[in-house]
Amino acid sequence: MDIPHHVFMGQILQDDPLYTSYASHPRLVGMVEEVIGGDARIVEMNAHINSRDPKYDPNAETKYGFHNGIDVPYGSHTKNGLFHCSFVKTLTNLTDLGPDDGGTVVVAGSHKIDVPLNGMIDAGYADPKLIHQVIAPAGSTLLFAETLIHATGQLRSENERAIIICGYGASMYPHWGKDELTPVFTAKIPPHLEILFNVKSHWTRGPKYRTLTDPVDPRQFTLADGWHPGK
Ligand SMILES: O=C(O)CCC(=O)C(=O)O
Repeated sequence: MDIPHHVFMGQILQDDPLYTSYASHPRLVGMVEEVIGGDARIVEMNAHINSRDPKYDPNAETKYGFHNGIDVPYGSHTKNGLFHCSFVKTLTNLTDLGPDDGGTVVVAGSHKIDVPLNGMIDAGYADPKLIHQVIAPAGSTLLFAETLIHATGQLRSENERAIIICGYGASMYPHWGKDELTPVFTAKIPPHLEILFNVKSHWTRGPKYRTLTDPVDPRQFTLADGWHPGK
């Protein structure tokens, strides 16, 4: 999609070192691998800039482009009583999002419920309490399992909304799009990030699981202290 009120930039991973470092940020990748339950591989990276649809009618019924990226029975599993999903996204808001600023909407609980997609979406419209919307400051990240039914929210204000998204799959997943990594980019991938950025030769997926009784890592995570998308 690339229309005046919705500019889409696809497969931007290699376009700027800032995007590359966002996609490989240890805090994000750590949480992603926790949800995947194993090694992660970057499968797509995009940005969106939205503004209000010129045809926006405040009196019309609100409809969203609800979808998911993988279905519940194929894309999710539980281990040690914890939920995992083999396709995960981080969606970082680069602008402040109030209630009218088009924050992502999701159908609560849909990431775990194996019913036909349209039935779940209809249930959301029938009971709007099930539709949750992101309202958050610039710099905040929504991390979600792609079994979750989600959509871009409705932008009713004068504000522009900018987001950056990285999709991660279990390490045997291919890239979502057709973009290949360039030889120049590939040559710079450090060995410890080879699986994250690049394909690997076998189906093994590097399982990583914990239980809720595992001790919490007491180390302070300071790498992102003071970080802000404007800096
Ligand atoms: O614009 C959004 O908030 C959602 C983006 C989205 O639907 C997707 O990345 O699949």
